[in-house]
Amino acid sequence: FDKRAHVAIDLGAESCRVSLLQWRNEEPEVTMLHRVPNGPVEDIGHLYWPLNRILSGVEEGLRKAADAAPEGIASIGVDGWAVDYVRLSEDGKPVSAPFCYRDERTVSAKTEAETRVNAGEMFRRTGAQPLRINTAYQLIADLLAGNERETPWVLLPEYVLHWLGGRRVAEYTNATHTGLVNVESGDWCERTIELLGLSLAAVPEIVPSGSVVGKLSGALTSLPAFASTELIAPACHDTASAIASIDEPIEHTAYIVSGTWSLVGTVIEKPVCSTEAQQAGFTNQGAVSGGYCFHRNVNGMWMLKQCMEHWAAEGRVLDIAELIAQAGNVDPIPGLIDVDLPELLLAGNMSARINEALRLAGSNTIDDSAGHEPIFARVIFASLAHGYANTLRNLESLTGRTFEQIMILGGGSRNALLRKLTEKSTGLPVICGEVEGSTIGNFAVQLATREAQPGTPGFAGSVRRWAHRLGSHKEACA
Ligand code: LRH
Repeated sequence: FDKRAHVAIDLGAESCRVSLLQWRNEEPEVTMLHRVPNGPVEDIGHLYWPLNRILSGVEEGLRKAADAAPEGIASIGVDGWAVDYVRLSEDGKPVSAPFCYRDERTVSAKTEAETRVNAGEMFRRTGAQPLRINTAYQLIADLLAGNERETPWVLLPEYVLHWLGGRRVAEYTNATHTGLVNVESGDWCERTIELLGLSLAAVPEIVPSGSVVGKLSGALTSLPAFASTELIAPACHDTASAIASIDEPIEHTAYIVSGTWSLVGTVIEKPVCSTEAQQAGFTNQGAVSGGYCFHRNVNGMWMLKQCMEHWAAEGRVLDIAELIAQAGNVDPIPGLIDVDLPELLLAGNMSARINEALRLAGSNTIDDSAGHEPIFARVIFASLAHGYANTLRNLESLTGRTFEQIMILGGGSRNALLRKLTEKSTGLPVICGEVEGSTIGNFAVQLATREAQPGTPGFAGSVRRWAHRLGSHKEACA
């Protein structure tokens, strides 16, 4: 029995976390050691991620892990939000800071891409909903900006593994969100890449979830705990990682992975690439189980977080838990908004955007002055719950399934108001999954590599058993 610890790094759009798994009487115990605040940064009209800040935060977290684990660290896994990437120069360094997927450069890139391959064809080939945030459109935006077509790129979680000493790879679940993977073969869709005018020479090799991609190298290896640490690509896509933390059969359960986004769907065995699925906004993304995470990107906590940033800039600094509690007492609300409006996915002026959405819905707007913040929060949550209910109805008709319950994972699972409103609008009971689902899924995949070969049928079963053992420490849904 290998008593060494494991580290999971979870890159989130709002914060990046470093967690440690240690053994207590041969039972796994997870502690979050370090949190690095994150968020898109604007520079000369574009949105980027603060990569250097993220990397130094990750390093600090790893140093804390080495201190806390004298027994040694067997492996490190990294997951994070999908679609964003860095291009690498010949010496393996990023050629520039990574763009944030919310940057508006992909609006025209997507229009251009559709003159090369239409969205319906993209969806049928790749199973990926043609969202403008997808890597495919970002790579086209690079082309249109005159950047090197052939420059190798790597998605962000895999870049962190590469920076720590791993090979440049694209982990399967994360690769599927690029919009460039063939849904049947699970490998790059050469035809799509070619038709879009992108370069096959620039893509990383796709590897299955759980692949060892190298050994930790560099300065950190002078710490005794890191003398011989493997680098593992778990499910590098944070959503697939969160779904890997679900330890029960999911046939009659719909999930909502709730963070910046809300991913509303279920796991299916065969992809659904019909026109109806595309029109209803669903995507088929790789799951660790070998099936597909069939879901829709609904807006999420982004709207409230953006409002809070705007209020804070005006000197109205609020506590989120208190704001949610106060939102519970707001009654009635001016109306519901369509959370899918593209403007609500953009950065900045969020309270004004919400008022515009209310106006579009024919409702009164909210006076954006001190004391009215809970009304905004309540409109956001009620509208999200309404959006979830619409998505679930479509999900049932597209999959032919009837859902008996909804499991909310991620930060939103601990938002009692959102759970209550979701129960009310869907008529289904809502249960709590893991609040740090991506981290638990990340560890479950790392532990599965102790007993099964990634990419084999036994691997998924092992991941589920580990998810179960890790989840037995679940806090109550409060
Ligand atoms: C959630 C997430 C989601 C993607 C988006 C880019 O963090 O990975 O699954 O659609 O970010």
